[in-house]
Amino acid sequence: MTDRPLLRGALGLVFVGLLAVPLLVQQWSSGAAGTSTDPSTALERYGFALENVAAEVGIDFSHQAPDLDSSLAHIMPEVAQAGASVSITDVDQDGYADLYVTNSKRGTRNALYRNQGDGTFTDMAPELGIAALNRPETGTSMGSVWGDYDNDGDEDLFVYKWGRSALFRNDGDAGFTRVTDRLQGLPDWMNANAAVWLDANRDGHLDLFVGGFYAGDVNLWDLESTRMMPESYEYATNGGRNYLFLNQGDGTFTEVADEWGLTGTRWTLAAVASDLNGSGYPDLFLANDFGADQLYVNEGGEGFREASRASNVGSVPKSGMNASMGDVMNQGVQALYVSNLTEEGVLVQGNNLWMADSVSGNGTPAFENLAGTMGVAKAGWSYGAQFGDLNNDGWQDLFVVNGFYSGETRDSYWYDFSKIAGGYKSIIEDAANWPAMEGRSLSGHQQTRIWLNDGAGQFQNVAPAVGGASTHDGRAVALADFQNQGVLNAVVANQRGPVEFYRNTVDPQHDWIAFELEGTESNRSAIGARVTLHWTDAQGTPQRQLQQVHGGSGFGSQNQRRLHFGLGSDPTVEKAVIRWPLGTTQTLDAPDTNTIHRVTEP
Ligand SMILES: [Ca+2]
Ligand SMILES: [Ca+2]
Ligand SMILES: [Ca+2]
Ligand SMILES: [Ca+2]
Repeated sequence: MTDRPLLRGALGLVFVGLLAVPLLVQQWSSGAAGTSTDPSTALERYGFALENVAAEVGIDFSHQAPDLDSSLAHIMPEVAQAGASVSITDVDQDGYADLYVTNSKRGTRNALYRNQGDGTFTDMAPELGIAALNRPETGTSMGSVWGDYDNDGDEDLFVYKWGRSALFRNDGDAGFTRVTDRLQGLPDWMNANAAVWLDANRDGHLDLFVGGFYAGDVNLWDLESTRMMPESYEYATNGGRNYLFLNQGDGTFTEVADEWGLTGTRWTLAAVASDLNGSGYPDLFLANDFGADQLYVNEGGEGFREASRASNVGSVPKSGMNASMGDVMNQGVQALYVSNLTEEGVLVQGNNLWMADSVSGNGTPAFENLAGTMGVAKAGWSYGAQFGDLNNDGWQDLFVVNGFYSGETRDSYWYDFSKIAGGYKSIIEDAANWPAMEGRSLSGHQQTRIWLNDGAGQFQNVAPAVGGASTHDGRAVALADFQNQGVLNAVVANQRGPVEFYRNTVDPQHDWIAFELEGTESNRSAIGARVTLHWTDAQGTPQRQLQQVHGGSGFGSQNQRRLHFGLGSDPTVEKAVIRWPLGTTQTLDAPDTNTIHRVTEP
């Protein structure tokens, strides 16, 4: 591989910029709405107010980063950048959403916070057998995804790791049973940073995609060589390979990535599966660090065809860190949001909001990046992002967490980072060549963005005003209505920081409706199912919004499977059209508002 001179040129300019500004001072984003955190003011102005009540509800969890091979000590924050994650499920089927968070230092424990239904949570992971997953010989957790792979009604758990990823069957009251050996073809060791459940061949059984970050033969605790870094900041293909496990329907899986055309070895950090071309089959989008993102079009459940460039999503290499979807314009089409990195005055990649433009005759969708136009391009060094209607006004808002590394000093590592990132392959790929970080920050102390959708094509950051302007190094965010009150709360997992649980208080004049789907012929988790809600708002304007059940989205996260729609004041709901994963369409006429509708596939 050769590096393109383009980036070296760009980073050369970075150099000049930094030399001209000897002290790089962290800049908050401009244009954030207000600085007030007075909840009543926020409620009045924006229709919602957030408060981190983690301690109050019994969530006391602090992430500790991986402690890797001592030859990486000088750049440990750079290489041990991930592992804080959060995924949401109703683990015990009591109607209340529970959450699972991962830790990453050897010997630390993951936690399953069971929702007790009274507003508090209790960690059940030790007694259920899913806590001690970071033992030295097994590597360390990076994230998890829930899906009922055996269609028995209990949500099963896949934990992806740098090391030995693990599959757990949920046996209800009996706890979890480790069934990793059912994933035939899963290597004994890999450095996975992404996974998503999907029914790739639409046979009613959930399949599993797993994406690799560092190359699979690298043991980060026992390095044979320090030549394990990306070979380029833009075109690295020396990352980990990807895996696709097809569910055989008998409790076992067969690995088919090669046959299905998933042959890349880029540095995958996030994945999302969704039918992007209307074929009925889920396509697969991969956000890759150190290079271009990838889109794989599903060809009738028999394989994937790469359409990264043809669809535009792989046209410009950036640092892909997130993949999430939301119908931001109420057009019945979901846009795809990809996080990248922006450091004002240094490197402005901008995040991508890919809006579907057209679908060609061979089924390749084409996308246009509207992030700049809609005001969601710059969110610092962004990681996890999720769409959800936080104020129930009928428009999908966007919650983005960020911040790479907040060091002990306010000095910046950016100058040294730019030098090494612009270096030739033989330089950049060897960790020994990287300048020591020495406690310096790299895009640290950044502020969460909570972007409110105005319904007219613009988003406004209201994080400080509504009480959500955390400056921890955010990694994952997931949304759920934990109290079944028609309000989305947010859970944020921070690297080397606490799990934050944001209670959301929403304008009671705003109505809502929610759908909890259960498949029968389709996979029981209904992953891949879509609901298009049609209603008329208070102004008499017809609205329609599409949402999908995901088996993982964002970065290191999974939202509740329940689909939550805000409706604004005085809505008239016409109908909800459900498209089940196997294709059956079901219409609910005038479903009641302010109600959770539990719907079983007919
Ligand atoms: Ca529960
Ligand atoms: Ca199950
Ligand atoms: Ca399947
Ligand atoms: Ca909204």
